[in-house]
Amino acid sequence: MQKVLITGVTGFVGSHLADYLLSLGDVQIYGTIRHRSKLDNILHIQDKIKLFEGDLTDATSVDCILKEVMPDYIFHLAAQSFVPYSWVAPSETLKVNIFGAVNILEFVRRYLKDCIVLLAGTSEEYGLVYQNELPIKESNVFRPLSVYGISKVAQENLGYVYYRSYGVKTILTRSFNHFCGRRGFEFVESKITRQALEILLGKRDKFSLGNLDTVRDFTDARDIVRCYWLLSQEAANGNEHVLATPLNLCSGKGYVIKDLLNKISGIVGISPIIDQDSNSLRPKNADVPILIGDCLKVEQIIGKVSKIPIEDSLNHLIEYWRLKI
Ligand code: G4F
Repeated sequence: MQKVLITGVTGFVGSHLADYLLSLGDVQIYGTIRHRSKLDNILHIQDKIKLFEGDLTDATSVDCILKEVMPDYIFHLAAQSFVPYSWVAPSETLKVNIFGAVNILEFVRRYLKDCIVLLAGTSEEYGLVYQNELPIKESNVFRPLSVYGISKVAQENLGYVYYRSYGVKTILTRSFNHFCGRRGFEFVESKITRQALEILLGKRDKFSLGNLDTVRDFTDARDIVRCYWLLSQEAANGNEHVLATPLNLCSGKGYVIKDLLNKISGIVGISPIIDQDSNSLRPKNADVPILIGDCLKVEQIIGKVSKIPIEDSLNHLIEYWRLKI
């Protein structure tokens, strides 16, 4: 049986990856959790996975966990992934996102030479993109606009260096926005959905949100985790084209956030009245205006990335928040 370690297994994407792998069978899943991590996302599978408490920024902690598990695959998903928080806590963002990765890579290069390590990167690495560069290919220049974006550029570069220097089998994905049920409450899809349901229930009368003019490329997180696994299987089968090379994961379709809000309002059945909340605005000139990706490179290897229609993802998210509220 293959041993898979998911860092950040209690998180939104980590828990969906665990669900997906359990549905395939023939894998033993191990997960890292932090002290006092909320287990809500994995309560339904807790008896099927093995959890290890630790701090990924602490090399000793990482060594202890990896020595115990000795995984065949590591999906490194644990991160400080909320872009605005990276301006509030820049050092912490860099520490968690860079040291976490390097501690894993260090152990793998010393003791786990055959292990396949997927480092989850992001479209935020591209940052500012010009109209004539759309849809964004992997060859696009990086102009990150957030500390978070910089932290993920560094993580990706580390993945490249550890492959070139030591032969560590790294997979370097750049996922564009992804969501479905369990999406963290502070991200825009969840914030809009929660507020829409609160308006429906008469708990509030307006949306209170930040900048609705940006464009994002959305994929269902369940498609993203399927792609993570398919890429790892390519690597396991000796396909070197998936190693240490950036791979966009996206749908290729852009939505203005305002249009997403209108779509959610339509499904929930409310009329969207909006107040701009200045606290939800990012620093001037720092909100990435447009991210639409090109995923031809990865689709030539593993087939279609974005299979689940956005309406299904929205319904999944709405159902999730309906039960939570
Ligand atoms: O949901 P967001 O906070 O996601 P963002 O910044 O695009 O980052 C997400 O996608 C990345 C991949 O592209 C990931 F790497 C990252 O970890 C994360 O998952 O904001 C999306 C857009 C932004 O332009 C933001 O300004 O929505 C806009 N927005 C408008 N009002 C808001 C709000 N975002 C948030 N979080 N809250 C608002 O009230």
